[in-house]
Amino acid sequence: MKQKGIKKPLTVEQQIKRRNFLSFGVFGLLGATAYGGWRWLYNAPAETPGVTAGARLPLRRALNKTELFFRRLVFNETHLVKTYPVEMATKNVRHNEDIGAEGEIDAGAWRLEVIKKDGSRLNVSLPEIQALPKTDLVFDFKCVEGWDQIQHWGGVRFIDFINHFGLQEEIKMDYVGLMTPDKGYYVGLDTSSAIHPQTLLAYEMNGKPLPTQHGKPLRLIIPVKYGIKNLKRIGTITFSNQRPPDYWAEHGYDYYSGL
Ligand SMILES: Nc1nc2c(c(=O)[nH]1)N[C@H]1C(S)=C(S)[C@@H](COP(=O)(O)O)O[C@H]1N2
Ligand SMILES: [Mo]
Repeated sequence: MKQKGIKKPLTVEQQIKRRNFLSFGVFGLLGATAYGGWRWLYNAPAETPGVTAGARLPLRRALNKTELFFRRLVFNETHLVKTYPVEMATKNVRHNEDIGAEGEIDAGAWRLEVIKKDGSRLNVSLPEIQALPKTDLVFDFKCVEGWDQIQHWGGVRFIDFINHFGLQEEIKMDYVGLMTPDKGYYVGLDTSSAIHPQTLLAYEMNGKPLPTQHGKPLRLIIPVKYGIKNLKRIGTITFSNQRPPDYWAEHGYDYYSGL
């Protein structure tokens, strides 16, 4: 009579084979799932080009969802980005692209244009900005391309500028937009990030006037965002309840780009 339920123990070789079979199976399954997920994303429709563009729809939905998560639960206006002693700031500040900020600019002729809620404009000169209280900031600047550097910037806090020029009604709106004078580069910011106490309208780098390639005569320094939002050579500032146009968001990047 055959005995039921009693199995012959596996030899070591059989055990190894079995393990291999199982692990390759799991590996294959994971691979297929990943590939399937990638195919799904790859074949998913692209978003309708608008303020954001160039990303697959599910990816953009995920980015917008993480934005809501960060804005509602993580971002806090009183939470400060880590700062460093000034000796730690690099002397060789990296230079990235200069879209909308190519060539020389006459800082004396330059004016910062602010478009107010009622459509009227302010035209502010560099000495007027320099007359406001100056704030220095040494922090870790991060570019989405994967580099970061401890850098030293100086200028007026954005919120101090707002208060000085009586723009309290304007910052009740949801977004702030900045553009270069030639409108070649532009960014949109949620107002709470713009008025964060470490956001600067910077006119100095390492204690000296901004060099041309770092945004002469005035640039944005916003440590709660990636480098892409730190617009060099500001020409115009606007306020709105809709997302303002944003150069890199139109090229597939996250609109929020928060840190
Ligand atoms: N006008 C303008 N501002 C800009 C950019 C640009 O191409 N044009 N590039 C952004 C990016 S991607 C980064 S990382 C930083 C780099 O600043 P830096 O050149 O002073 O290092 O500037 C940002 N501001
Ligand atoms: Mo960047």
